[in-house]
Amino acid sequence: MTTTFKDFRNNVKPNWCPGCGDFSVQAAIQRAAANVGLQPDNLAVVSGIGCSGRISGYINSYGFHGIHGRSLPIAQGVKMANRDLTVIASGGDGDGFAIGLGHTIHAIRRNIDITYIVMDNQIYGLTKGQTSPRSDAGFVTKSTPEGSIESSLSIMEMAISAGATFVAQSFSTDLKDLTALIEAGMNHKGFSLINVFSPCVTYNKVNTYDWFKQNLTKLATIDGYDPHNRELAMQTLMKHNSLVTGLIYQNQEQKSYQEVIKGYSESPLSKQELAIDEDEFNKLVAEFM
Ligand SMILES: Cc1ncc(C[n+]2csc(CCOP(=O)(O)OP(=O)(O)O)c2C)c(N)n1
Ligand code: SF4
Ligand SMILES: [Mg+2]
Repeated sequence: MTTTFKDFRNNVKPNWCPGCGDFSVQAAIQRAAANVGLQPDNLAVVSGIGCSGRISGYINSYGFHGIHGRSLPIAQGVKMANRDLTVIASGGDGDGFAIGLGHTIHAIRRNIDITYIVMDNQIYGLTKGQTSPRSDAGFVTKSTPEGSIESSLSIMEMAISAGATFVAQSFSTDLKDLTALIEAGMNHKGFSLINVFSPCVTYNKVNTYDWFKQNLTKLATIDGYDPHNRELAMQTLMKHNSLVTGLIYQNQEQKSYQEVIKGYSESPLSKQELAIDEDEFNKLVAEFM
């Protein structure tokens, strides 16, 4: 049975502020899931904590609203237990690049086959507007009334340096491009990171929709850009201060974690008979007594 984005809708009304960028990210995930031919029970959306973290509750699929900064460990566990599921991890810039940064780096270098979508509003939205590692130096918030004295983390360069095999960036209003990138991420055999500029209209009055429209460059408009050239990807990011959208880098040669791990069964763990008989149980107990 073919699906449309409507099959991935549920009856929960998002409580994001009107105009929040996260609405479009939700719509893009729903469209991408239908476009790659998934059924709702083929998809698991795992999220962290933040306004963005609510997304797992707004999509008709398996959903897991985890804890702050831990969407990736949960998503990786889900994928390892059931390789048949398409797994999306999602959350905010605080979730993935502050408290969860260690998990992000290690999931990248592990190259496990999941798609990680970050709703990057360059602020902590849920907790009412403090700086995140993605806030620019000088950014004024309640927690930095004289302007942030820390610089913003260049997440795309960091991901490529850490060995990422799929790195993309998008803007939440570019629904068509964002949907296509999510589809490409789902089809990529390995870890895909998609950072989405998703404006917080309530607390970030600097990085607004207009600001992004004026400052972003689409990679598709750069003559000769080749997303398979790692060096060119780094140079382009540096030249444009990372304010580019599109597929930045992809390496299709490297095998995913699932392809190289020994003893990883073709049949998902979640579908195996895990019970043991009484003899085996007694043997095990005796071994540890
Ligand atoms: C362990 C832990 N530390 C801190 C918090 C408080 N907290 C909740 S959401 C959040 C940051 C939210 O920012 P982000 O991840 O960027 O998501 P957004 O709300 O901007 O979408 C923080 C610090 C928490 N819930 N748990
Ligand atoms: S506070 Fe910001 S990030 Fe949170 S729902 Fe409102 S606009 Fe979106
Ligand atoms: Mg945020």
